[in-house]
Amino acid sequence: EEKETVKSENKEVLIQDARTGLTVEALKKAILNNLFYVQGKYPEIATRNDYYMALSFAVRDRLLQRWTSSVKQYLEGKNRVVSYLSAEYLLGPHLANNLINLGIYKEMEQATQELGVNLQWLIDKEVEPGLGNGGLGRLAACYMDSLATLEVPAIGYGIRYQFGIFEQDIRDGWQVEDTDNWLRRGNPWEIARRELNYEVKLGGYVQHYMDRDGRYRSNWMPELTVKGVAYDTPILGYKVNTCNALRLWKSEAPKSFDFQSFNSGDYNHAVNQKIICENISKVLYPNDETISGKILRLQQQYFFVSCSLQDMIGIHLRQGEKIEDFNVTFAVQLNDTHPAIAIAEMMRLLLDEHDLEWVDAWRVTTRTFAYTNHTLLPEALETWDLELFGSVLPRHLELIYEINKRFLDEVTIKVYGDHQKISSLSIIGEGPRKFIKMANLACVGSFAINGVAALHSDLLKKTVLKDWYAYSPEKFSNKTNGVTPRRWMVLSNPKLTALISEKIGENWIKHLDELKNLEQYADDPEFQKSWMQVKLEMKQELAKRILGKTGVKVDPESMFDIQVKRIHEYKRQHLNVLHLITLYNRLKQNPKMDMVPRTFIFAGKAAPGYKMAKLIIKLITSVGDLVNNDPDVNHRLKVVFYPNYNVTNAQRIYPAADLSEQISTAGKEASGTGNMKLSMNGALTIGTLDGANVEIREVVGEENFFLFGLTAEEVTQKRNEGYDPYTYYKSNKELKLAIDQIASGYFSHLDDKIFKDLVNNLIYHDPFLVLADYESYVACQDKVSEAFRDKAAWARMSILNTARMGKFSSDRSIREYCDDIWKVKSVPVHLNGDS
Ligand code: Z15
Repeated sequence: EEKETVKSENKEVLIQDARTGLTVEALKKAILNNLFYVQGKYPEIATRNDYYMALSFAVRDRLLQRWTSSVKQYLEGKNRVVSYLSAEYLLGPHLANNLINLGIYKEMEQATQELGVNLQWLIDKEVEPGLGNGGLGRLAACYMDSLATLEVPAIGYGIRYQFGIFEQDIRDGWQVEDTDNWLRRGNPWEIARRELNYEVKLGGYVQHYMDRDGRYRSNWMPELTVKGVAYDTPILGYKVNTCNALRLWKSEAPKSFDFQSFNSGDYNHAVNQKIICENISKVLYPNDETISGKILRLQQQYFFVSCSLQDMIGIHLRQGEKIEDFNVTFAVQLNDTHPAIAIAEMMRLLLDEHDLEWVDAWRVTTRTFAYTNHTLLPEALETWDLELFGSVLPRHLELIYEINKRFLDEVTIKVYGDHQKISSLSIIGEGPRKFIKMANLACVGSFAINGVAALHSDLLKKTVLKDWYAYSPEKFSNKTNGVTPRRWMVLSNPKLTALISEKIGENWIKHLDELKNLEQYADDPEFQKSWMQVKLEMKQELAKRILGKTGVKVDPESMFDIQVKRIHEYKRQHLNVLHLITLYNRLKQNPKMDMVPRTFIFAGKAAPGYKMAKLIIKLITSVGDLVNNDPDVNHRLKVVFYPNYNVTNAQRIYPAADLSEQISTAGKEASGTGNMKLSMNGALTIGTLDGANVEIREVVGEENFFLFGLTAEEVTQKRNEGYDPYTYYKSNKELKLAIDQIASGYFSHLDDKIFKDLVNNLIYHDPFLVLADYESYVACQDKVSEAFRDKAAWARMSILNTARMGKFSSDRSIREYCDDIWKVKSVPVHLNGDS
C-alpha cells in the first residue's frame, strides 16, 4: 500500500510563495505559519525550541523545492551519479549552514528580528548530529557540501545512529561519557521515507542446489532478517539549486517477522528479536583509528551497505537500464574499509539475486568501486575474525573465498614463487586464527585506490599497500583532502569573511584560489590592523565561553595556542604538555623573565576504552589546575581543556587561534583537516612534516610555517637503529625535570601512581618518538614566541596563510575525484514550481 502514488490530472503542483519565497516578508510569514500549523503554537506561548523548529521547517521547505528539482533533472538526463558510502557523517548543525547556502542569512536575520526573536539564539538551539568520530566523518560532510556546490549528482549513504558520538564531560579532571540523545527534541532536517525500505539478512547458513537449468545456486537461510528504512536529509550546495540527498538507514524489525513470532505465541522471543533488529543502528562506535572487532559493528557495516546497494540497483533498474550496466549509472566511493563489505555484497546481489555469471558480476563490481585509505597505522587496518565473520555473513564468506581463490591464482602466475607476496595480498590472513583483511578486499574489488595527502599516498605505496602498488600501480593516486570554506570560514568566522570580501569581493567563497588576491594587502598596516582586530574579537568571544565552561579566565591578548582533535598518542598532545611544563618551570625559576603570554587550549575526545588517551586528558587538566592557580605564572600562562569538542565548538575555536598545533609523529597522520581550517582562519602552524602539513607549508611558504621534528624517513631510520627514549630523557635537563615532576606527583597532589603508565611508556618505549622530538619542538616554540612579539610581522604571516590556502577547499578535492576517478560531470539544476 505504501508504494502507491497519487494520480492527479494536474501534475504541476502550485507551490505557495510562503513555502518558497526568499524575501523577508515571505520568511516571516513562513515562520508564523509553521509555528501555528506545525508546532501548534502562537508567538506569545512559543518556546525557543518551537521557534527553532518553525524556522527550520521554513528553511527546509525551500530546500525541498530545490531537491525535487534536482531529482527531476537527474532522472531526465542519464547522468552518472556519485554514491559515497561512509559509516560516519559529522555534519554539524544545519540551520545556519542552509541559510548561507540559500543566500538568505541576512534576510532571515531581519525576519526573526522583526518577529522579536534573535536568530543566533535560535541557531544555538540546534543539537548537532554527531554521526561521526573525527576527521573521517567530517571529511564526508565537507565532501557532501562540495558535491552539491559543484552541482554533481550524488547520494551520501550511511547509518542513522540513534545515538551519535558520546558527549564528553570533565569531572575531577577525567573524561566522563554521556549518551548523545540528539533526536530527543525531534529532527526537522530529515524526512522519513517509510516506503523506501529493504530487507537485510544476517547469520544462518547457506544451502546449495542445482536449479532446473543446471545452474549451481546458493540459498542463504538467515537467522535474522532486519529492515532498513531510509531517512533523507537534503544537502544544498552554495548558491546553486543542486540539492542532494544524504540517505541514512534506520534498522527495524520487518513486518513479516512480527506476524510469525507474535502469532506463534512466543511473545518474549518476538520482543527480544525486535530489540536486536533496532539495536543495529542504535549507536555509533566511538573509536577513531582503533578496531574493536565487535559483531554489532560488522552488522552495522553490512546493514547499511546492503540497503544502499539494493537502493542503487533499484534506481538503476527503474531507469530502464540493464543490470550489467550498473557501473555506468553509479560510481561508488568507499570511505575507508568500513563499507568494504560492499564488494562481496555487490557480487552476492548480482549472482544470487540478479542471475549474472561470475565473470560478468566481477566485471561490473570492479568497475563500480573506488577505495579511499585514511590511515597508515597498521593497527588501524580493519580485520575480522574469520569465524565471527562467517557467523554473521556466511554467504559472503563463501564469496570472499572464491574472490580470493581466483585472485591468488592470478597472483601466483605473476609473482611466481614469492610466498611472502601471495600471503600479503591474500584477503584471508593466517595465524592462530584466520581473519579477513578488509583493506585487501577493498583493493581487489576497486578500480581506484587513493590516499588523502601527497605524503600519505606516497607512504601507502611504500608501506601498508606496497604489494598492492607493485601488483596494480595504475589503480593508485593521491587526492589531498580539503574542507568546505562555507562552514569553516563564512559560517564560523563572519567577521573575517566580511573583511576579506570587502577587499576582494565574494567570489572566493566558491573559488577559494581567489583568496590569493589578499596577498597584496599583507603589508598594508591598515589591513593588518583590521585583520588582527577581527582575531582579537574572536579571542574575546572564545574567552567568554571558556570562562563559562571551565571557570578559567584567559587573557585575549595572550597567544592562543590551540590543539583540538581526537586524543591519540600519535597526535602527541603529551608533547604539547611537556612544552607547557617547560615554560612553567622557566617562569618559576626566573619569575622576572620576559615571556610572551600564552593560553594553551586543548579539546578532544578520547575513545572510552583508550586508557592512555584518557590519562593524557587527566594530565592536561592536572597541569592546568596547578598552573592556573599559581599567581607567579598565571598572568602569563593559562591552560584550558575545553570540554566536548564537536563541530559546534570547533566553529567557535578555529577563528580564535593564533597558533595551530599539528605535531603528530611524521608518517602517522594521514592528512589532518583541522590543520587546514586553522590556517584558513589565519592561525600559524607549528608542525612536523606529516600529512597535509607538508602541502600546507609548500603553499604558505616555509617562512610562514614553524617546522620542527624528525621526518617520516628519519623516524623509520631511528626505529631501525633501535630507538632509546631513555637517553633523551637523561640528556635533556628541561625534559627530565618535566617528566620527573609528572612522575613524582607534582601535578597530582603528590600522587605518584596516577601518571606512572604514561611516564614509563614515554621513557622506556615511546612508540611515537615524543622524547626524540622534544628538543626540536621546544626550540621551535621559542621562535614562535619571538615571532609573536612583532605584531606587524605576525599579522603579515597570518594574512598570507589565509591568502594561500585556496588549494585546501574541498571543492578542489571533489573536482579531482570527479575528473580522475568518478568521471562525472556537473548537472546544473533549474528550479521547477514557482518561487
Ligand atoms: C579517521 O578519522 C581518520 C582515519 C581513519 O583511518 C579513521 Cl578509522 C578515522 C582520519 C585521519 O586520521 C586523518 O589524518 C584524516 O585527515 C582524516 O581521516 C580524513 O581523511
